[in-house]
Amino acid sequence: ATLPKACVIGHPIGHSRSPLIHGHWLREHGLAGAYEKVDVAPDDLGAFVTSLAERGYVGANVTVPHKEAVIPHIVHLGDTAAALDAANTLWLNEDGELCGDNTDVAGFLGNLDEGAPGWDARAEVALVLGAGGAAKAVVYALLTRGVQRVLISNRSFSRAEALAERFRGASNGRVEAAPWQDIGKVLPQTKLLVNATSLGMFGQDRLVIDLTGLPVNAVVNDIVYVPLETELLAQARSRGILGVDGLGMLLHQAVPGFERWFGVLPRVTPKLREHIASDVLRHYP
Ligand code: SKM
Repeated sequence: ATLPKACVIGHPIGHSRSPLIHGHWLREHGLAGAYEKVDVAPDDLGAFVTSLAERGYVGANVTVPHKEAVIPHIVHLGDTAAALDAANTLWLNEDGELCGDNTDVAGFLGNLDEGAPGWDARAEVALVLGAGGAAKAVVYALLTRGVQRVLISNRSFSRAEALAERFRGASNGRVEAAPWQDIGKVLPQTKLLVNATSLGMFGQDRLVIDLTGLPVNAVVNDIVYVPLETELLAQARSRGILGVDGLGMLLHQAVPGFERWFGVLPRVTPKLREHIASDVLRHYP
């Protein structure tokens, strides 16, 4: 039998830690398999994903900027990917047809459940910063889990409104956009604050937010994981507020793909977390 082989595709792709995650699980389970990263330019996306088998792949993860563009190439689309118009996990069915779904939602929730058990019982109001692809998955995840009100704040207010609008009908008006300059005003009612922007990531602009007013029993989640402790999480910690970093979202979103491709349900263990965290620390000065 040929070696089952999967990959992650993106553009650029050098930063991806997916090979480390899947490589860890392959070794842990003593499986003969491989996981590679492949830089696929936007113009080559269709040709690449429609020839996975010919290229020797049983499936793939899809990252920025291809998650939306890959949708038209998928023959069997999962419900979550359909709801988000974005897929990050591809596999082939018995007939060799391309299947895809979105596991970022499960990754986000798996990370929060692990880092802040019971968060959903207290998260009546969640404030999500950002209006891009990550924010879309986060807002959808929060609505699915029954959060009563989801406020979306973004430096470009029109993008926050567009994202709120997207989920308004399906959520019975539970989603609203809040102007960026009003963040301070909405913090006192916020029980879960999620940074779904890339602000605060190494090499990006800082995320400057004063958490005064955020209740001490709130939870702060940053989906950024380089650095592991962002300024936002450090500020939460200094105020005695529980913070959850973004690395766990990356680890948890990888689980369904590995299970499909290699036939074993892998676990997100402290050892895996340490392994990936030490790589992040090595590359972050
Ligand atoms: O959704 C994930 C994707 O599956 C893999 C990834 C990566 O390798 O950096 C990041 C996220 O977009």
